[in-house]
Amino acid sequence: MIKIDNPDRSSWDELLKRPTQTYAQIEGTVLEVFKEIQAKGDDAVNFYTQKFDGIQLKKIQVSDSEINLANDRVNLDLKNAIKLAKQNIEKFHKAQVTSPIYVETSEGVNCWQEKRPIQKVGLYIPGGTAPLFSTILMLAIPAKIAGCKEIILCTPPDKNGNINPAILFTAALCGIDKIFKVGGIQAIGAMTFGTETISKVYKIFGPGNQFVTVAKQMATKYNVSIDMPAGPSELLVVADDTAEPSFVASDLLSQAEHGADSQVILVSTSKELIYSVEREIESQLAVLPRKKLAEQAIANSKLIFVEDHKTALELIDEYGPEHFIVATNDNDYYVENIANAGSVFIGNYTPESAGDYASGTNHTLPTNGYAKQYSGVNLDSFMKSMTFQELTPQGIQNIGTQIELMAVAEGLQAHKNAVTLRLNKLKQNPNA
Ligand code: HSO
Ligand code: ZN
Repeated sequence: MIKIDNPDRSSWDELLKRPTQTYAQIEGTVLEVFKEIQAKGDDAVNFYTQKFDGIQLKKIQVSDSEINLANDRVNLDLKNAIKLAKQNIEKFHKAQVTSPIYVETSEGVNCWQEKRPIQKVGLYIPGGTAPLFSTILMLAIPAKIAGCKEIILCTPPDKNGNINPAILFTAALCGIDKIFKVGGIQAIGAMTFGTETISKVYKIFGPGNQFVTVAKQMATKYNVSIDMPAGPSELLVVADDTAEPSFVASDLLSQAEHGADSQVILVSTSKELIYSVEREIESQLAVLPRKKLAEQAIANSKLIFVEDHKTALELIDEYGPEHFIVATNDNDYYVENIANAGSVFIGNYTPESAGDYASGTNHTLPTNGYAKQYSGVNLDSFMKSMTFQELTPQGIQNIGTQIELMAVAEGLQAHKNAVTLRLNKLKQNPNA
């Protein structure tokens, strides 16, 4: 843990820097895999699954019998927990549905805006050391509420060609159309170009390792959009004497255990709290099953003392954390004034884990300072806003002359003509 006492503003930039990743080497590999998939489809996907995941699959798509088997393997308590989380996430995301906006801007000029779903979306769920089935809830639920027509999911198979039963159970519970045993670059490539079995999608969602991250960025060069640029998980806690040190430590560790590259920061106006959190981290860390991973993230974690809440807030806004926990004697000050954070957790009884799993908010959030300009995944991430307009004869007469003038001033005669022809017609036949 790195302790910093009252850092000078001139040092904030350096202090809050995320470790930079170099993607240059990965990019070459990604491009090669993409080109192969574009040219050879499923054959290339199978080749890379063999190469990177060490398994030769007979069928990429998960069958109904595999889903039934998974259903038997997940215990009832876990199923019920997942169902509760689903209910809360559904409630919160259904409330995000908006009504169309109708405006008659000038008399007879009717404009409206309404949202329509992105028709085909692809969800990526990483394999690895923790099967993040909770991320399926966070992506599939809003996709369904939005009304996306085709929702496919890719996730890597293990060495035996299987997928974690909780992943399959959750995907089936959310009504995902097709699940494919494909991971990494080849999954993103397949959803970008489409293959014989995996359909091309318009937008790709979900977290992943550096290879997946670079592949998603590459997908954008082929007109596929992505949820957001992803990076390692982050948590910043601001806490003072009113916070419970053991709670603060447990929250910091909850993010630290995601991976060695997770970023956890404590900002505090109390030196005493910093010391007690430090002690708590040591004792709680010692008995964690994922101690090895969490330890590395904790070694890079920062415990920052600042004089007052105002300085703390300025520093936090400069950082723009993915997750922001507030446990102070003046939580309202932070809640009302925070400008840059992905998701905010307020008070001693609001662990980040609540939002990670079951409170209802989405856990796919902007990292790496992108909270300054990006929103986390929400219902709108699966929709586009479309505008419509209908002008009556009266409407075109009301604004036609002005359009003609503007078109001429831009040197665009055909634009003017499109109005003039109609105005002339209406002059000859005013009752059209
Ligand atoms: N904290 C992670 C999400 C997650 N946590 C999934 C547990 N499971 C990124 O927001
Ligand atoms: Zn988490």
